[in-house]
Amino acid sequence: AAVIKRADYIAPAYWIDTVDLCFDLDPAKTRVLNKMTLRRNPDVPAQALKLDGEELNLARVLVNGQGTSFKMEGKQLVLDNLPDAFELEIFTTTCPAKNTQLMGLYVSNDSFFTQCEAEGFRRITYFLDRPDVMASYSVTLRADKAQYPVLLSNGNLVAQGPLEDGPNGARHFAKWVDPHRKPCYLFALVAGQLVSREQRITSRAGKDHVLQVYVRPGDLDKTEHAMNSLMHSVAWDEARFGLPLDLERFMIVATSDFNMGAMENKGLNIFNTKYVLANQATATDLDFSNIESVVGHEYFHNWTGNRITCRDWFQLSLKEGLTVFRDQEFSQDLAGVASARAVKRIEDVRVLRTAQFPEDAGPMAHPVRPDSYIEISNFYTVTIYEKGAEVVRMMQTLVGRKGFAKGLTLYFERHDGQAVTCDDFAQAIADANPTSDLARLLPQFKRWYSQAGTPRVHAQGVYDAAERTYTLTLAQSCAPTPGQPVKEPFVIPVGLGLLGADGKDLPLQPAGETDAVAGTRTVVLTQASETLTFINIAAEPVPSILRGFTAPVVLEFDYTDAQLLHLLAHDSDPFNRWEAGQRLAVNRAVNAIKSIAYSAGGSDASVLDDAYLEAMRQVLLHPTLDAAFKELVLTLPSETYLAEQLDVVDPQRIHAVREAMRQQLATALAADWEATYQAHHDTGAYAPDAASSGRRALAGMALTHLCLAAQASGDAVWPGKTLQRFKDAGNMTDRFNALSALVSSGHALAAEALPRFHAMFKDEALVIDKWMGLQAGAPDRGGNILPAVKQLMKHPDFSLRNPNRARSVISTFCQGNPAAFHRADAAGYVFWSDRVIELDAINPQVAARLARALDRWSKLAEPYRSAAREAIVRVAAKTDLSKDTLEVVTRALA
Ligand code: B3K
Ligand code: ZN
Repeated sequence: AAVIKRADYIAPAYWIDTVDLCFDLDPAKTRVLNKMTLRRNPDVPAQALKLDGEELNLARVLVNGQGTSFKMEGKQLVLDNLPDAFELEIFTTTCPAKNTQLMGLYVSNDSFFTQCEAEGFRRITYFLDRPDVMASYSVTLRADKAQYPVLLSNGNLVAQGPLEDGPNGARHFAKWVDPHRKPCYLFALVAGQLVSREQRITSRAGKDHVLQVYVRPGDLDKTEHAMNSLMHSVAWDEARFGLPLDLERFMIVATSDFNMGAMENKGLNIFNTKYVLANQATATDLDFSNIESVVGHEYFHNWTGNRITCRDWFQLSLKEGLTVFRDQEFSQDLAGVASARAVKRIEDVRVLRTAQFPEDAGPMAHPVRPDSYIEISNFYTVTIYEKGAEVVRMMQTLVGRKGFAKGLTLYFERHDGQAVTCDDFAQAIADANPTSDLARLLPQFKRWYSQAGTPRVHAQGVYDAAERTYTLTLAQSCAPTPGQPVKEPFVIPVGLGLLGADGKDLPLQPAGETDAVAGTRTVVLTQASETLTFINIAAEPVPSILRGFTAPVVLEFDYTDAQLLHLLAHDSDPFNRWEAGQRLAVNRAVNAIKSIAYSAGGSDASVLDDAYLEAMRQVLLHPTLDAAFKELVLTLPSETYLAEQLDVVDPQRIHAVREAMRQQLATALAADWEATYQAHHDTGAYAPDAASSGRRALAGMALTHLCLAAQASGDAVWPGKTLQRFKDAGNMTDRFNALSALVSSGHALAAEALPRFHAMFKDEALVIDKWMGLQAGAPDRGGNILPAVKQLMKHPDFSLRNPNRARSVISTFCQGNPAAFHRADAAGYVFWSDRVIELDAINPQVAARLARALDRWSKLAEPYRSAAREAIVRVAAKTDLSKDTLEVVTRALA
């Protein structure tokens, strides 16, 4: 397959100024008439016009109304000898009903939807399908009125009415005009039987807008939260960045068949139902919070992505990293108080470290701005999104919050309406802050865009009692990644504090400076190794390094247990307070995993010592810490995160050790879990706010541990109470937490609760996804999960064609349940390769994501390693693989 290279970028040979599309919508044969005006781009040498197309039936091509000769080069339609400016008319047909890839125009539940990013527009009509070609669109939709009463596209509705071309009144049309120029990946249409929740709002600037959330009839009672989230998003972008809604009408439409989370099409966002539909009976607190983030994310794209877009797809993080940063800030601002902001920050870092760090250390590692790809869909990654957001966050750290807002304003002044690069963005932020560290260090800072891999910062501290100084040496390094053997030093902002014996922050006075500043100082590393000396330090302090996780790096410091316990008890920085607890747990887990003594396995082996357990008890019973924060501290590092701390990975051993730790936490703190449950289980009338979600999370965690403890002691009281709670719960969070407590503790009552849950929610697709996911992700006990997964795939509710459903069973098993997946008999891998091959024929994007489950195969211990490789080879050997899956397995084997 062809490799596309960033260095090969050239501007398009033609510009497309206007596009007038007319659709006759029919599931079996949709007719598309595309009238465009084009002009030659004088900046590039004269050449043929090559239009992208895929799975289209071409009926007619007219240039200025005249038939014309054309040829096909592969999938491209090639026209030669064109005038400098002309009208081009192309008539094609497609079959949306057979579109199982869910790219381009497709049918879901008898409605029409589109997905064009990145390269789906070419499946709708022949076009210059690249983001730097921006045009003005008008769109006419024509369809049967009874079947498709709602006809939507981008922009403003300018006309609608009956059509005369069928039986009287049977067909109708709607015409939409988008006032903003846009790249074709932001085009969208929707047609079907939909209903909407509507909200009129007036902006700060006094403009009126209408917001709409469209869903299938029957789902209207699940749209209030999405609408609230949208209203908050509009208000937030205006307040924090001065960016108003630029459309009279802003629409969100939900579909249950969708490859990703959602899509920011101009004025017509299309969403996976998972990120729209919620009420307290069917959605958990996590769902509510995800909806808020994703609604925010797509809305914020209206400026960062749509008003200013990407020049080419290598610049994807220009819009994605920035927009993730914006949605993270939005959620933090909505969460309000500092402790709730910190909880959000910890959650974001946890995602980064459990998903992005492994990506950056594996065969798919790529820079935030990649240099090459085979299939761009494979590069909608945690690196582009989450690491990209960290890069933007570091810029904000370097220029300050106000400076960053100024930088964003300059970015819009310079580039509104353009398709630009990551360089343009960084330059604008730096230019708006000419005296900042970012401006001073910009070329080096931009290594974050060009170098893949997670840097490690190795810190060492020396206290000199005689001199009353504390000297920190910070050395950075970054391991090679595919194609990048040598890395240059990064610019790394490091938030730093020193704790005294009383747990308070010491005043920080670097040698040579006259002032001491209490609290956190941000030092900016630029060299391979640097030394910092602080003076007037009366006694040896405990360093708190990388406060707030100021850079996406691994911090190595040889903390003693006593130091970590001190940080856990006192650090004024909540991130590092949490981090201290994680380090204590990681150290214990890694020691147990490596120890020969433990190799006999057996979950009664003791991994946790009294000091650790006592520290956890202190957190659990702490009088002032937030429940949400306690829940994060008491959550052990995931098996995936533990795997990343090891050179050789034995997933069974990791699982056994972590399960033993869970069991110990449950048993040793049983009385405290009980007290915690009693203190937190009643959260009153349901509201998905941060405070009450935190209480529910902690109560749910307590129940799980109480059930685990009961399993060990044979006690029946808490499992019985849990089943009762499952039955009586007034909201999905409490109900699902109770159900998963029974399932994850392996209690027999789970067998009673699971079918009851299914019966209660059999008509709620998103709840059935949870039901399947819970079973596919349950702790493995003697290899019981794979057979359960195979059974689930035979369930009448299962479908491989619906991405949410396929992911809830297959991805949860292969990517979310390491010990169940990595079986010594290799059956998990065989299952994986069968599913990847099967899915690839249906939906390459979903298949290629699943294909990444074995990214880290080369770190596995035998027999897993060889068996995993064999399974990848088996997939790679299949002929006719999609580019998507081929690229993933080829890189895995490289
Ligand atoms: N921009 C879309 C991603 C679409 C990717 C399709 N392969 C969603 C988002 O990031 O908002
Ligand atoms: Zn996005």
